[in-house]
Amino acid sequence: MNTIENVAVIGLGYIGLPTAAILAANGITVTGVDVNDRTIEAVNRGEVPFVEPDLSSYVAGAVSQNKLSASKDTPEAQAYIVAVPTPFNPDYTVDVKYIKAAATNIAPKLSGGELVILESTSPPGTTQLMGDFLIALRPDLSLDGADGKPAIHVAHCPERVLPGRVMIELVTNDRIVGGLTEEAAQLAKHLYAVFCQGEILITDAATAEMAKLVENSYRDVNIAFANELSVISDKLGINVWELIRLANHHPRVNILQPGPGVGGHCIAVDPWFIVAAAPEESQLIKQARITNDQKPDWVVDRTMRAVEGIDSPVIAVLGLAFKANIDDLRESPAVAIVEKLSRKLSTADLSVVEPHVKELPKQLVDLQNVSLAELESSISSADAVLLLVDHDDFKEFDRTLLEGKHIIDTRGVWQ
Ligand code: SAJ
Repeated sequence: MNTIENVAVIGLGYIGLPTAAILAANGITVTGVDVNDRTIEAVNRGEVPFVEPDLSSYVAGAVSQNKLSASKDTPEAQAYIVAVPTPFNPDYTVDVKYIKAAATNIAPKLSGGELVILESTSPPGTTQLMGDFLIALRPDLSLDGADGKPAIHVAHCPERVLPGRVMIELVTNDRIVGGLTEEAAQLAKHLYAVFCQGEILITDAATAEMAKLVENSYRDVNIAFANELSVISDKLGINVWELIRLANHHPRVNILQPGPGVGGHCIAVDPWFIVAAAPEESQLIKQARITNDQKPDWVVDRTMRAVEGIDSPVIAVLGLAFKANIDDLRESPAVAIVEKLSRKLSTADLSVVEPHVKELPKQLVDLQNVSLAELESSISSADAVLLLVDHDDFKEFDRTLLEGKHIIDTRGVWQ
């Protein structure tokens, strides 16, 4: 049974805010803590500073019921959930500065008995590091009650929700909880059971940390395999989409889909934490990252070959987001491809269609030969059409517009 009635969630981003809102909707009193004034003001007005289906109604409801509020200061609470960014350093080791900043603010509020959960995706050992850091700041406390000092309970509970389906997957996904002690894991399990209807599986903190990295690496390796097949197939004159569809009829084969590269802030990042932790032993994981990171360059070359011989070619570029039907352009291979094409083909006109944004991102906004356009006008005037994102909008239009154009379909939408 959960005995925790109030929680502080540190970091009101893509994971922290949904977690805060769903806890609040299930009767817990939640304070969300963030460094960004605009985020705090938005949440206290019951608003959400980014797009995620259904999140707005959760936040608005929880704020109006006085179950959720936001603040710059870390309050006293029975449990703390740390959901801050964990970027990597140039050598791919984790940069723990945001975790340390959160712990520095939590430490003075502790009196013993509290639960501190790290949710941020982290390499094995990071939860232990956070625990040791807290104890260094509060030597009157312990992680396990040793020497008669009151214990704080430290656990890792990685999020595994898919952007665009966060409010559903928070409830339905199974969860892994890794404790620095068994008691910490049990306390965290009971807290997550307040809203999670999936199975909650208990392990140690390092295994929980690694499980999250492995899930995203598994996907990265499988996508790299598909991307490699797409390059091989192009060379051999084989339709890769048909090839994969046929191979996947085998009962034990399930190849993912090739694309222009892997984007987002998870799959393209997390495998590097494994590589940094065991560089000699993670050759396959590393090569998958390299293969996926090289795919945008291959798409650029392929597009340049398609328009070779055309003076001042007009290229319709469909999609900038990192995947279908979202407005998120961060770490998007499509943005990188447009930027590279613009520089390499200075005489070309790149007419970009992205129905989910109103303006070009900062990497593209100053490029003279790149502009935003509507789908049909962009295709009509183009010599070549480069499809980078499988948005639904690109599946439903008059296909006769494509006749006579050079087509580079990186997602297999028009096969
Ligand atoms: N992609 C392909 N081919 C595919 C599938 C994906 O090229 O067959 C590309 C996408 O276009 C995109 C990238 O991979 O650029 C990542 O997209 P995604 O939908 O696979 O994953 P994310 O980054 O949105 O979310 C992932 C999820 N992890 C897994 O599915 C194992 C999610 O459950 C995690 O919570 C999330 O990472 C995270 O926060 O770590």
